[in-house]
Amino acid sequence: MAVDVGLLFYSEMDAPEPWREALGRELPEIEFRVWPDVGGVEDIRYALVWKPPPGLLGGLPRLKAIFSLGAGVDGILLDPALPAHVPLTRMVDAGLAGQMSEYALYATLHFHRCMDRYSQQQRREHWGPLPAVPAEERVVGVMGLGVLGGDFACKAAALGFRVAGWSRSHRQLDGVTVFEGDSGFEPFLRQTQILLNFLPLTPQTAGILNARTFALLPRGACIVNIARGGHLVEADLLSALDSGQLNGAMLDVFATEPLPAGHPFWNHPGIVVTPHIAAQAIAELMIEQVVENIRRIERGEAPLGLVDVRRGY
Ligand code: NDP
Ligand code: OXD
Repeated sequence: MAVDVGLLFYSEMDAPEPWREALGRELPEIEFRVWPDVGGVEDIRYALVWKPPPGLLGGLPRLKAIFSLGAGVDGILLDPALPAHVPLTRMVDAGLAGQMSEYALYATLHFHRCMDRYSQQQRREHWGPLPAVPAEERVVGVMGLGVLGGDFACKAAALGFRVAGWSRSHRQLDGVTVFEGDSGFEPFLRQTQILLNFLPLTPQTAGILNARTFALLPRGACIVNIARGGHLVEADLLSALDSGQLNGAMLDVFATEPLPAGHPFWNHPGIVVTPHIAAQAIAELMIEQVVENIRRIERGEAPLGLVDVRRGY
């Protein structure tokens, strides 16, 4: 491959060095540039980005592809000046699925085994066993059955949970009862005791974790949001916890990140907060997908993980 091109890296979440090292090993002919040291913009053919500032990508006249540093692309699609003719790709698993499933299994077990309530009891020095519920009687509901939600749903089913899943179109997954589309949402929710969100953030899914959704869950259900903060109506969660409609929540993602000081979630007894770490970008595991896509594009082939921009994921 004859490539003498630049790749622009932008992320406030990820350190550039592991990426510089990994890319340099695989494609030494590509110059790795880290924003704001862009250099000549006409040299930049590829951009590897997480939440780039609006206008950055539109200012690169010879850009051939935009690679998201994560599975989600909502932070890129927000840019009104995003160049429409440039293909946008996302990470497909690339080390994320295993981490997401670990987090989701931990959260499921946390609520299934009442660890939230036992830690509250411990603080009061209270010894109070709660009734055991077998996994086969616990319904775990998975919103979004793509690469990440699908992996978790199968692993939860293998552990013996009753697993229900919801996606836009039909999916066949071993041990998972699948509900589809708008008409499948209510029956999916009515039985779900632990609800986990793996949806991409799109105009259709924004605010989907709201009062109506919570009201359709059985009383005392728990929620786990590991997709995006924009899925959750924060005031509705606080009301549902206060009324007892929901029993607990584990949240990894927030409308504003980092979660601001003084936010009511920090000290709420029913909420566990983690700092967007359900699945982290590991350059060593992701670089192969970036390299493969550069090679494909240089050969005139379609890249992997191409995003349907109109659909939003
Ligand atoms: P995929 O594109 O593989 O899967 C998306 C799933 O959501 C599909 O099953 C899709 O259905 C479904 N879906 C999309 N829109 C709708 C809708 N309107 N109604 C019902 N179902 C819908 O994505 P991934 O699994 O790779 O990633 C999911 C999300 O996880 C990312 O977008 C990101 O936001 C989040 N994430 C969070 C991380 C963290 O650390 N907290 C780390 C990595 C990702 P269909 O298949 O029918 O189209
Ligand atoms: C992602 C994320 O989308 O880390 O990959 O949230």
